[in-house]
Amino acid sequence: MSYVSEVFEKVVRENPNEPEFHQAVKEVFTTIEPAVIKNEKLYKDAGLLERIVEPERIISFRVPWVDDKGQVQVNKGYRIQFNSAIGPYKGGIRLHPSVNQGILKFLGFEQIFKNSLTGLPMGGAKGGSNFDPKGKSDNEVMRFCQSFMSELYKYIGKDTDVPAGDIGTGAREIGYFFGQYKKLTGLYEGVLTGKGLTYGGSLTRTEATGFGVVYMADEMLKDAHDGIEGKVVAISGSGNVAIYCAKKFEELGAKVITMSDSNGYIYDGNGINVDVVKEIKEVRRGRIKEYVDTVKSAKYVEGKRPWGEKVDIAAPCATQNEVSGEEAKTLVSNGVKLVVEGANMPLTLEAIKVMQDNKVLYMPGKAANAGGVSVSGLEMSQNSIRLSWTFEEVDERLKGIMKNIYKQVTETASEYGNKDDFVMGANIAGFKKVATAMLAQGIC
Ligand code: NDP
Ligand code: 2IT
Repeated sequence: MSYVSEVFEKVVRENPNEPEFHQAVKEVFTTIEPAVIKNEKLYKDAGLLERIVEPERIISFRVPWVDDKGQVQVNKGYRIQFNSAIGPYKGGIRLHPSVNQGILKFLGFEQIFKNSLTGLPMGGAKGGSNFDPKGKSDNEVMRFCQSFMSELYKYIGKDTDVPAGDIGTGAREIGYFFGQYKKLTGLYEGVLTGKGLTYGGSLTRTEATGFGVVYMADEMLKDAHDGIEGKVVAISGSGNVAIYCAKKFEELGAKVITMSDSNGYIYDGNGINVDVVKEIKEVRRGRIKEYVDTVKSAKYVEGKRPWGEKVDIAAPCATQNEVSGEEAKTLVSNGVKLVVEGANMPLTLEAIKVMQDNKVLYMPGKAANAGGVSVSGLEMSQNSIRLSWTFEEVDERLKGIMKNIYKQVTETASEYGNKDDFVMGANIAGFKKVATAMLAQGIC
C-alpha cells in the first residue's frame, strides 16, 4: 500500500464520524501523491503526512449566554489550530447550527494549503460554534460573542492565532469579539481580521473573497483566449462571498442570473440587481425570496439549488457539498464552461470528477477563494506598521496575489504532467511549501 493510502486509512480509522474531514484529506492526498512519491523516504522518515493530518491543537469549550427572555443557553465552541509551519494560525470563525469538530477540521485542513498559496506567512486554523445567529437580537449575538471570546482570548493573539469571519460571522460579530478581547487583555492589537474601518480594518476586506473569485475566473478565461464579458453566471448563496462575487462579475460585463440561500434561489433573467440583494441581506438581514417583492420580473424557486439553470459559469458561494455529482452532470449538459469555488469544498468528489472528465475549467476553493484570507494577511501587515492603505492599493495587491496563485497552480499542474488539473496544481503547490517548512523545523 502506498504511503498516502496508508495515512489516509489511518485518518479514517482514527477519526470516525468526521466525513467532511475524510473528504478534504482524500482530495488532497489523491492529488499530491506524485509529489510525495518523489520524496517518499524523506517524508516517511519524518512522519510528515501523519503529522500534517493531525491538528497541532484543538481547543473545545463551553459557551454559556443568556437570551433576551433571561434563559441560559449553552453552545459548543471550538478553535482548531491545525498547522503553524509557515506562520501564526489564521482562519475564520463559523457560526452555524451544523458546526461540529469534523467540519471545522476539514476547514482548518483546507486553510493550511490555501494560506500557503497566498504567499503570505500564515498557518492554518478554523474555529466556530453551533450557535445560530439567525433570528437572534443584536444583544443576544453580543452576549454570545462575549462569552465565546471570554474563553478564546487565552489562546489567540496577533502573533499566535488571528481569527476572522466565515459563515455567520461578519462585521457585527467581529466587532463584538474584538471589544471583548480588548477588555480582557488590555491589548489593542490586530488579533482579528475583518475589523471595521474605524478600528483597524482594511479597505477591500469585505469585498476580497468575492472579488478574488472573479479575478481568478478572469485569469482562467484569459488563458483560454476567452473573457468574462457576456458570460451568464449562476451564483449560490447570498452572503458576503456571493454578494461581492456577483458585484464584480457584473462590473466586468457578465450577467448573474441566480443567487440563493438555504431555502431556495432567485432567478433574474435580466441580471440580478446586487444593490437590492445587499439591502435585503446586509441591512435587513432578510431572506433571498424578498428579492421578488422589489424586482417583480424575477422568480423565486423554493427548496431548490440553482444548478439546473443554463449558464456558462457556476460559482458556488454558500457551503460544502452543495453541488452533487448529478447536479454537476446537469451543469455540464447545459454547457457550463467554468466552475470557480467561492465556498470551501462546495463540490462533492463525484462532482469534481464530472467537471474534470468533461474538460470544464474547474478551480478549487483553496485557490479560488484565497482572496479573503489574502486581504486578511494584508490587514495584519497594515496593523503591524500602523498604517492603512487605500482601497485601490489593497485591490491591486489582491489582483496580484490571485494572479500569482493562478500561476503557481498552472505551473505546478504542468510540472506534474497534467496542465488542466488545477486541483493537483493547487494541492501540490500549497503542500510543498508547508512540507519544506515542517521538515526544516524538525519533529514538532
Ligand atoms: P455568509 O454567512 O455571509 O453567507 C452564507 C450564505 O450561504 C448564505 O446565503 C447562507 O444562506 C448560505 N448557506 C450557509 N449554509 C448553508 C447550508 N447549509 N445550505 C445552504 N445554504 C447555506 O458566509 P460567507 O459568504 O462568508 O461564506 C460562504 C462560503 O464561503 C463558506 O463556504 C465559507 O467557508 C467560504 N469562504 C468565506 C470567506 C470569507 O472571507 N467570508 C473566505 C473564503 C471562503 P442562509 O442565510 O439560508 O443560511
Ligand atoms: O475560509 C476562509 O478562507 C475564510 N473564512 C477567511 C479566513 C481569514 O482569516 O480571513
